[in-house]
Amino acid sequence: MSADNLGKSAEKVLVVGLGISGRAVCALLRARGVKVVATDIRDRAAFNGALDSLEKAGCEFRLGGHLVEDFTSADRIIVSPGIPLDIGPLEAARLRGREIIGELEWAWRRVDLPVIGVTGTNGKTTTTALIGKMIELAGRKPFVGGNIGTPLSQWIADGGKADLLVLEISSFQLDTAPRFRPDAAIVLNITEDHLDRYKDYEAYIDSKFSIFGRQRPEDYAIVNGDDPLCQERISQIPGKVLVFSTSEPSANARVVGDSVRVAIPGRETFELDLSGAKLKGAHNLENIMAAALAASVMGVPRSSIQEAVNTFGGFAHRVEWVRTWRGIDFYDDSKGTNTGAVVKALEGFDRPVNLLLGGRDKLGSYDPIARALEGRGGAVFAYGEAGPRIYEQLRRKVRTARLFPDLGQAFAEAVLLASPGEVVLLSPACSSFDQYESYSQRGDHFKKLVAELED
Ligand code: UMA
Repeated sequence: MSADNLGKSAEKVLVVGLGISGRAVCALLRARGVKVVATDIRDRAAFNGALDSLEKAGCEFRLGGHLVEDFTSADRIIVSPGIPLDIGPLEAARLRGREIIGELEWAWRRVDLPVIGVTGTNGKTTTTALIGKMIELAGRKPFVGGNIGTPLSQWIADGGKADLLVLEISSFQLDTAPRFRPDAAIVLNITEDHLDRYKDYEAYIDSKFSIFGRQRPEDYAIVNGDDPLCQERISQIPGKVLVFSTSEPSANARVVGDSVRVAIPGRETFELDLSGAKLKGAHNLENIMAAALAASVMGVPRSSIQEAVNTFGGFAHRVEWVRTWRGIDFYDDSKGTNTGAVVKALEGFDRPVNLLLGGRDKLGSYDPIARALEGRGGAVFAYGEAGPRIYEQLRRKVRTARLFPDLGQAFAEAVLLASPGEVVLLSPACSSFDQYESYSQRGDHFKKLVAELED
């Protein structure tokens, strides 16, 4: 929770990036009469009219590139999460001592509500939504958004009302959030991702852990006790640490048979029955435990937590079953955009998996995928920009590896090679931007290919 002036009307604010976050910030600033200049490397035509209402509201634009003087003359710079922080104009502004913060930090400074922040490489979206559901079932009104769905600034601009914020937070957002302090924060897990943006893996891990960095002793820090990277850093956390684990007997949330036992100091211990849980798989067990701890410290009763576990079924494009065709099961995990997500998806299957891998390369190692495929059988069908690197890395480590220019051709071959009882899984380990606009567009394409298979 915090308080900050929105920006005095005399202040000159520069908004960098006019995606959904930047546009939301502009709308809110203009609604409060603050002078705004907004810049984007894209030309006006690329926005298809999305800037018209902001222009009417008095927002000034610099499109088709960034001008250094806009950055050095601004009193405050608000950056969108996708803007690399080492671009020249930002370096110049930094040298002049200009304040550079992200959309999340800026929006958070304008709300005075308890916050649950959820980060981690995988499972953020599911966990954030599950916590939201638990809170709703307890008769309270959460705002659920951030890196998913609605940016926080958009919710504020729309006059949203809530008792509590449940925010999915990306590492990019944390990098520009110097004061952001959630009352309860979760790091679900850490595996390699976004190495195209970070100097090295260590820098990415530091970014994720910075969610705990500004917490005070009364705040809760919820961490995965089974994740070695989380374990290593527990001693550095300033808040009250709550650990979840599938095996560690002293963990605050742990698996006992077909239930989860939740034991938080100062609160009544309880058990959650998982036999009717809609979310399946080992990774979802972690998501459920983390969500139960967060909801519980926010005062949500056991009955609402249990009801959410029994009714919340997850999202499209996250190991989503699509169809069984001639005995082959097709799953869409287009949201699996890093190797950690693919490994978790593979761990959910106990039979051979024909894996479609590819897209825009994040430059990490694909070796963990080979290890997860070992013993499970199946094959790799690599495609897209990252295809050749994936193929090179995996061809000697998996039984079968093939290379194709695009998803369509990789899919056709996977269908030919798959036998009844096996799985064809799109879990690409890469972002979609080489050939699609988003992971959902890629997942929809996969589903269309599956639907077109003739009976
Ligand atoms: N741009 C510039 N200059 C640059 C680079 C980009 O002007 O040097 C412009 C682009 O032309 C574009 C705009 O910046 O118009 C895009 O900004 P953005 O990438 O921050 O996109 P938004 O639409 O604002 O979406 C962002 C998040 N995107 C990223 O973090 C890359 C969305 O997360 C998030 O939902 C949204 O804010 C609301 O908070 C997406 C994502 O992929 C889902 N997140 C990553 C992940 O989950 O792994 C971190």
